[in-house]
Amino acid sequence: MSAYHPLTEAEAIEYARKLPDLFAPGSELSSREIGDGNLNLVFHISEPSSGKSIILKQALPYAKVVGESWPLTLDRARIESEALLIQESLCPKLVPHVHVYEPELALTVMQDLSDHVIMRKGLIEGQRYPLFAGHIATFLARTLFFTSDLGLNQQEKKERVKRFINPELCKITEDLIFDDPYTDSPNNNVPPAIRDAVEAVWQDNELHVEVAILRDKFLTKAQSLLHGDLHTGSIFIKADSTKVIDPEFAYYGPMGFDIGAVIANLLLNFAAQEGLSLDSASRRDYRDYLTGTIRDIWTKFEAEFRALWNEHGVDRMFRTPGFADYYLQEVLRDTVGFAGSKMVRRIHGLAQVADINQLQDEAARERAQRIALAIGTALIKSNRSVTSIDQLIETADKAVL
Ligand code: SR1
Ligand code: MG
Repeated sequence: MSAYHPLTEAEAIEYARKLPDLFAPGSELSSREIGDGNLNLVFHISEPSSGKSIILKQALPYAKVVGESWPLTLDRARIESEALLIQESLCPKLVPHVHVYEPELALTVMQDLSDHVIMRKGLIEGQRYPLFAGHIATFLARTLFFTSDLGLNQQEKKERVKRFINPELCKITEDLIFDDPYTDSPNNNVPPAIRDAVEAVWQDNELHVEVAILRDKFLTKAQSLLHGDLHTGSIFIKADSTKVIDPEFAYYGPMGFDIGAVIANLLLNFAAQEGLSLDSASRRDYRDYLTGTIRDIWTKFEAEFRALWNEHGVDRMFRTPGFADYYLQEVLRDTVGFAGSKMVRRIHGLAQVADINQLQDEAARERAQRIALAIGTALIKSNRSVTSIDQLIETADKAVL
């Protein structure tokens, strides 16, 4: 019989006490459940006498955001811990260190990042992170390159594809991003004030064709080991450090899905400036900071990815002049399309974002939602023709003219 059961705060302490080389024997430990995500329990365990602390993350057998009626595999804890170990080997400073993975309890013991803040919260508070673009570009370039057929032994890559088959978590994405937002699904949470704009999305056949193309890519394009849910709630940050967390949606998919996720969430904050900024000058200024960050992310990603390809490319045919240009243009196009899809799902889908939903002023919230929908749908429609990151930024700026 399985030993799995969701831990209480007291049991989390008992578990932590038994871990070797972490806490002094018999010392007082305190435990707080701090999980505010959609799926898991997260215990913060600390030893006041030494100031040491760790995180215990435990998968629940259902989606916390919905309840026990939505069962979910505990195998996602294995996927998450294995993905973190691969990411750590490629970018040691950019993910939390995993101390232990305990399959019986679907539990991962990892580095406490309480000295960082969740990036979504920092952006809502108007913080700026000048080093972020470089950090996340490195994370994206290294994880996407070295897990793909460009940078990994191609037989080993096939083994990795097998290990990271993640059907239940992918199904969440397939439903919540590439289906529900385009129909009157019971999973949606449609804000009444923008029902007209949402109904227009439901009826837009040209848009649906592009979403079907992106859905097909998500289902079939096993390009790289993705994080799979790289929004600003999956990033811990402080001035000089960025840590990517929570890769439980990891699977082999299209590179642009991860890059697009980061960009989409910066653009959701861009839309939310309708209510977050106090005046039009500071709104414009913060929006320029966000779009400047997006431009830097793509530019730095592309430069680093090309450098890795030149130095570590494993495939002779892929060194044919012109192929890298073609490949990166496709990654950019996927990035733009997936960024748009990830914006639309956060406006009237099941899981939305605090940047917009916490706006107290109803008129500002409605404007932000309409702006985000306008940007998201325009990006989706432009995904197959875009040729530069500046076009994505022009689309965003045009929506707030
Ligand atoms: C039922 S899970 C809802 C959302 O939360 C996660 O962070 C993913 O984005 C997922 O789509
Ligand atoms: Mg998560």
